[in-house]
Amino acid sequence: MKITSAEFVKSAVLRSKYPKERLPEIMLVGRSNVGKSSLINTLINRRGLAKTSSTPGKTQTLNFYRINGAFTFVDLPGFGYAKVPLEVKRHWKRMVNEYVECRKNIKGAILLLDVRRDPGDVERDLIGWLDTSGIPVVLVLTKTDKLSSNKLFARVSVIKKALEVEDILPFSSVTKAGRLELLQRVVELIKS
Ligand SMILES: Nc1nc2c(ncn2[C@@H]2O[C@H](COP(=O)(O)OP(=O)(O)OP(=O)(O)O)[C@@H](O)[C@H]2O)c(=O)[nH]1
Ligand SMILES: [Mg+2]
Repeated sequence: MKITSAEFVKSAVLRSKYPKERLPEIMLVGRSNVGKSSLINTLINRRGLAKTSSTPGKTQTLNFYRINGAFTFVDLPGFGYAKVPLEVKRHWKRMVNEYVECRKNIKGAILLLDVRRDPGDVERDLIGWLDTSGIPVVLVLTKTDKLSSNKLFARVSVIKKALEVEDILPFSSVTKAGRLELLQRVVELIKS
């Protein structure tokens, strides 16, 4: 897929504020700071369209980006940031639950994991929940540029075992490794 246009549509928290248009949607999920917003920018080749930050918790709303006038990336706030108060965690759950339950045009999710972190119950729960919700998931390991190729190989295999999955895509927003493969997966999700 060639990216010909990418534009910010709007931010929303409540269902009543989601975009009226019903293009196929691909949601980005993962812990705070894992690189969701950076991944969007990398895929669309536009530094800074999705706001990123080295401080976890940058994205606080659902952010909709229309791509090629044909589909939408939905950048979600990250979860699992320990310093966030309980009330904010509940707010995250409500916001994301409502989105997944109400939005019928979700065609898939990209679930990001930091290649250096072992997946925990939160990630397992999330995979299970998306599965019960009928949302196909593409698993992506981010920040692979932080590891040597030997270490990367070992980590990919550890994470596959931990999650009992075969299919997981190494990715880096710094080197752009995995970009074309992931774009191809997005095409498949949209078509399905
Ligand atoms: N080395 C490296 N750094 C990355 C990569 N992707 C993201 N980062 C950095 O990680 C930090 C967080 O990136 P974001 O894209 O804002 O992460 P996010 O998942 O959107 O975070 P929240 O919005 O807080 O949930 C930033 O400092 C990015 O520059 C990557 O592939 N490699
Ligand atoms: Mg973000």
